[in-house]
Amino acid sequence: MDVATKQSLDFNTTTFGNERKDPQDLIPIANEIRRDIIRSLVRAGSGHSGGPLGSADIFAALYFGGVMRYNPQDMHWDGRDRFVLSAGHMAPVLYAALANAGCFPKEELGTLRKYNTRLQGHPGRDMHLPGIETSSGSLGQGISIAVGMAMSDKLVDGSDRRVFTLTGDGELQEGSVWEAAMAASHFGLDNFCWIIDNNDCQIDGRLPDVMNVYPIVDKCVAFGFDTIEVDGHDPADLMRGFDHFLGNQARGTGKPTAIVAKTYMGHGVSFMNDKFEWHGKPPSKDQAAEALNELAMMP
Ligand SMILES: Cc1ncc(C[n+]2csc(CCOP(=O)(O)OP(=O)(O)O)c2C)c(N)n1
Repeated sequence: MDVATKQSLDFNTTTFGNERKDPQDLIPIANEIRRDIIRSLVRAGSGHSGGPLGSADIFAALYFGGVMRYNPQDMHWDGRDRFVLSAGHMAPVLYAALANAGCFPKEELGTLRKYNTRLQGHPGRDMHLPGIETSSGSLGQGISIAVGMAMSDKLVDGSDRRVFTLTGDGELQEGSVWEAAMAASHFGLDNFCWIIDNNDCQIDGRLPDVMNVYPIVDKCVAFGFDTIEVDGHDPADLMRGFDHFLGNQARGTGKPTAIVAKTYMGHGVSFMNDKFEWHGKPPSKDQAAEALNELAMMP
């Protein structure tokens, strides 16, 4: 635990803005998100480490690269873009992103998974945490809700709001994912952006060993998506993907966009990297100290 004394488990008060940045400036933000994931999980004593750490760069681009429109002081602002975490078990990364945006105090991250708090193990709409648009956690349902939101925004309200959703890649084994995808292209939802966290890992193994869902890109194309593959740990490449979507929406292509982000589960913490065993467990105190120490060496 010596290292822990160097790398505090306490949350700091740093927050970040959502203006367009040089993609390199998203790297320290992603790493602060990673540190907060570790801090909240070790306090919780349960929860998911692998997916949240692996997708931190995606969240840094989405919330801090000027991609999504939102106001951290008013997450009910009608003009905001919507984000739905379809992979609800990855809640720690969403909570950390929202706290780093200033949507709620960062020390609240220390209440993850405790009774009677707003930060439950999966996002719950009735917890009224700013930035949580809907409950999720039952795989395949979040994307379906998100498609409904995009339909309502574009076809009923005629608004220019965009709807983003993130699914895991194991989540693609759920049939309802593809019903939602079919609807998104049938209804021409160019305001809909589907991010797939393609870490090739799921709860109990590698994707092809549990149930093969490859080729993912071909499937998305076949379901009518303008599909782009990006390096999910390269902020410039992630921004290329998001800009592609924003361009599609601005031009009104009539096609939804899928961003297949190649990631590694547990990225940023060497002993978790690319190991499916870290899908659903938290670090011990010693492991958290080691992880924070490693993350402190990163930019
Ligand atoms: C409908 C449904 N079935 C099963 C589960 C249990 N479950 C939670 S996460 C998960 C694995 C998901 O894999 P992936 O989407 O690749 O997420 P990652 O392991 O990368 O975090 C499973 C089976 C669930 N939450 N919902």
